[in-house]
Amino acid sequence: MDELIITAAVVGAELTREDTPYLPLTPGEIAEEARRACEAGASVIHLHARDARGSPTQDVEVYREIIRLVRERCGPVIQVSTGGAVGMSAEERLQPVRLGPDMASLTTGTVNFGDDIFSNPMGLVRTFARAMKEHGVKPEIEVFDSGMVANALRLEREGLLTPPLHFDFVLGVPGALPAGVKNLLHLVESIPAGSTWSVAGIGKSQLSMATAAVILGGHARVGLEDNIFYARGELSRGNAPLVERVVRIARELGRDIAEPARARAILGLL
Ligand code: KMH
Ligand code: ZN
Repeated sequence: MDELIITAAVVGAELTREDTPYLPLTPGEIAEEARRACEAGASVIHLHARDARGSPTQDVEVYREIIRLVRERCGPVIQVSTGGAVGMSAEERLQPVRLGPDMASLTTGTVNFGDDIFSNPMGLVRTFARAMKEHGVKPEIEVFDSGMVANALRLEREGLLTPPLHFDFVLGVPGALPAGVKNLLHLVESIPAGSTWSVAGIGKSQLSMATAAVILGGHARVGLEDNIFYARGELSRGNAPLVERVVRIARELGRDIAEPARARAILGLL
């Protein structure tokens, strides 16, 4: 098995300081959280950005500043979000891809997202995939439901996605595919040979899905974006404790942790 790549999704778009006081909001705070997550063992940082009021933004200048500050501190694979927040326009969401980060998220279908709709019609997905190709950005295909794998394979046939593909299975969003080993196995078996995958369990499933990834030879995404609790009723004091725990579990199970250089090699990044 390859070494385990741990992605830290350090901020997300939905949470507020009322949910958890440990949420980073300013570029400096987000970069510090990224540094702590990297020191704990994360090799990929999944980024969202917040404006001066703490609201989600896809402003290219805010992303530029966050990425600059992260790179000053550590050298993870930088992955920007093109999901942004529900309700944002396609143009708004696509902006950070222009910065040429290592990777960007690419959700390949529309899905219920709690009481909202996370809208990704195929026209938008094609535009995003084309932009990523143009800027040399590797997509992380975000799969919230199984039809999204089929959509990604369609884009591959259309020449808009280039193998080896990397998938992130986001399991447990209310309205989408629930978290569980059977659902995870179904998805793992649906993707082409030679692909890489990670799993992001939402809420309390973060721990069990990360553990399943360690065992199955996939990779794990953890962090406050997906889960703010360390244990029932106990907030995680930032992202690092969530990363540290997966590192401990992986080591107990005999799986090494990927440093950023190994993560780049495993993901096929130049
Ligand atoms: N905030 C969600 C609507 C992504 O980063 O691409 C979408 C999301 C996925 O977080
Ligand atoms: Zn995200």
